[in-house]
Amino acid sequence: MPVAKPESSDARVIAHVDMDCFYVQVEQRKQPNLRGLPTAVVQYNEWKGGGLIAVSYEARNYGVKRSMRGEEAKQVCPQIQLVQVPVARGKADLNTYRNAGSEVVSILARKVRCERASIDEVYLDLTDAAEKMLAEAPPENLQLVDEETLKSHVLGLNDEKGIDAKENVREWLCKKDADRRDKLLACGSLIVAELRMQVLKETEFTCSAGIAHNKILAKLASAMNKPAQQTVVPFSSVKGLLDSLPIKKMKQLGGKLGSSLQSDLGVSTVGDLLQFSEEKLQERYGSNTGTWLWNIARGISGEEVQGRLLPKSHGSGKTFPGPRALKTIASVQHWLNELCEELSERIRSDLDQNKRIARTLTLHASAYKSGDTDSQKNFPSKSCHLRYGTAKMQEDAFNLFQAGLREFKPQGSQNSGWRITGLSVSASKIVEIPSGTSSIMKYFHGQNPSASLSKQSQDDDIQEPSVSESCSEMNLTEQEMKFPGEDSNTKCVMPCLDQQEHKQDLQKDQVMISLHNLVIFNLHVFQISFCSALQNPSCLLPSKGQDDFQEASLRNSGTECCSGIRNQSQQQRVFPPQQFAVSSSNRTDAKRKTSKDKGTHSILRFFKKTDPPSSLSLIKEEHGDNLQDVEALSPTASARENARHVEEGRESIAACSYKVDEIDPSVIEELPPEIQEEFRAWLRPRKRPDIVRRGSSIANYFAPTKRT
Ligand code: TTP
Repeated sequence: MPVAKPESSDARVIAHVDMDCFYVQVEQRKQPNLRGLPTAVVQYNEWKGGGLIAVSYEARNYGVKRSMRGEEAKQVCPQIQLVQVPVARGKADLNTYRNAGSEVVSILARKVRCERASIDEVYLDLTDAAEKMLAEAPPENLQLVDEETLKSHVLGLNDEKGIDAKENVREWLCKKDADRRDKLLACGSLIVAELRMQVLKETEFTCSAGIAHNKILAKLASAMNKPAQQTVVPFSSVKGLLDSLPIKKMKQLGGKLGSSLQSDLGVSTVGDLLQFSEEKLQERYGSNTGTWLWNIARGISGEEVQGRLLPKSHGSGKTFPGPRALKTIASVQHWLNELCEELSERIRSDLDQNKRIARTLTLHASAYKSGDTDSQKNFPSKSCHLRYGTAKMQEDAFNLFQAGLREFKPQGSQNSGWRITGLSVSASKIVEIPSGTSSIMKYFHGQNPSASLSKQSQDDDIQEPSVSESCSEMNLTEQEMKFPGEDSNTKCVMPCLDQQEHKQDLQKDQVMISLHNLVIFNLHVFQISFCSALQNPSCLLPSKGQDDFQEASLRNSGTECCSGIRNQSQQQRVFPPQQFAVSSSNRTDAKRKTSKDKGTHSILRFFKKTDPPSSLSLIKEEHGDNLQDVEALSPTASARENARHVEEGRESIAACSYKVDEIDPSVIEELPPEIQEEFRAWLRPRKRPDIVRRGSSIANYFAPTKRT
């Protein structure tokens, strides 16, 4: 649902930058001999030459369209160059394109607030930069305006034949008595032209842009003149633009809401909405959407450019068209495993590189039923709390699929079978790990961190993994939940967990997340020691490489977890066998090293500040029989044991590999001085590789016609 936000000012300067035929440009950079030739990137699936996903402007001139397959494209343009999308795990691998998009974002974000909107689109808030330019070096004082800015399209500017378009633009840019809003847009045009040139110089990619007073208008404008051009929407042209704009072309109106406006209100253009009062629209569509519609008819939108350079979610999907449709549970599971493996790698790398964690795992599928009259029914999307680790994600995604399938094709239904034509898994609700370790410190010192964490907990509606412990037959309660920006068709599968307990888990999660921020390396023993101190071993985020180990442990020890329906309390309390196995095995390893004491006294003192009895009782309560060896210890013995593991863990830390670059120095500074010293001793400095800068071999053109 669109959200109505009042416009903070109608004099903001917002740009939307959209790369031109992006995948094609990425491939052309890889193979420069393709530059200037009609080229298209085709999907992995080779059926009929593969589906086109990106088409160069040279190929578009021949009538090649994205909806075509390679064979058809060759008919309309025999010389077309078809490049297959890179492949990994039997599906398209988009990493090259994602990375290329990141290159562009990093250039655009150097000077202005930047929001990455998709793999190849970015919003920029140029208000401050434009105001500064207007105050210090207004366009009206310019002796020379650069060519790229002069090529701008200014909506509403007279561009009749015979009039020198560039001269016209120059006059508009430099008009002394122009409206202040127009002057700001003129500044924005100069800034965007320069940024686009910079992107070209550094990446060899061309892009187009829209410059307007808000995001919606800027996005509309960027698509108006492509490739490699920019379009400005002065305030005075907004009405003219929207009057003739088909309702479905407006952002957020391409779907059901737009259809309802067409069928129920008889609206065909955005301008047609002007005839309805705000009250009338609110009456029909609710107060928020009604106000949003009323605003949008007038080109008003207060949506801000979020300072976000990273994607909002990660997804991995594959389609299975025609005869490739999946018909068996085994084939679905195979593909879900592949998709989850990719997704898991991506969220892991997001965690490592950007210190962000994803909270929600969602499964989408498209399907049809053979021999069923009700074949229109959609396969319901399902979500659950995201658990890190490839095997866990695979397990959860599979269980989400089965939950969806039960709804799509209820048990005992007569139709002969289902066919899956598309599968995707996505990780969303991505949040940054809180920087600093104050929550950990508070926790260690017996203070309740909930004050700082409660908002997060309250905001989080998602329960613990609904499908944990691999019980595919588990009886789930399901509850419809909607998340902003997510498919309204998505449901969140939720178990009957106690809300309060879940909140506590989330708090502990947060503590562990801070811990992860503190030291990101593969350190099982160290983690277990920390976990004991934190009173909840199961809250650990697994480290890279830990999954395999965990999976092996699971196979060795955890047969019962798949053995059918578990009662609710067991589900809630179960101690993940893999964690325990890690603990035991590392403990054995560590015992061999007990004799070596290399002076870890301050760390020992630090950990001894935790409360051993409560630690023990909570572990016992949570993990029951699985912790028999711990249970046998007296509280004091437990504390000693705890400390000993830390000490032994310290040995492992020293021997372990770690990534110095990924340790946030500010986090270390929050530790007590004696701990800081020890950490620093571990963190031996390593040399950073020299950054190789790309040289630009092309640069003196934007217009494709200049290519030879
Ligand atoms: P778009 O920005 O929609 O298109 P484009 O960059 O290819 O061309 P244009 O100049 O018209 O903006 O999509 C960006 C990339 O996303 C595109 O190069 C390929 C990929 N893509 C798909 O893989 N499938 C799709 O259905 C679409 C629309 C895009």
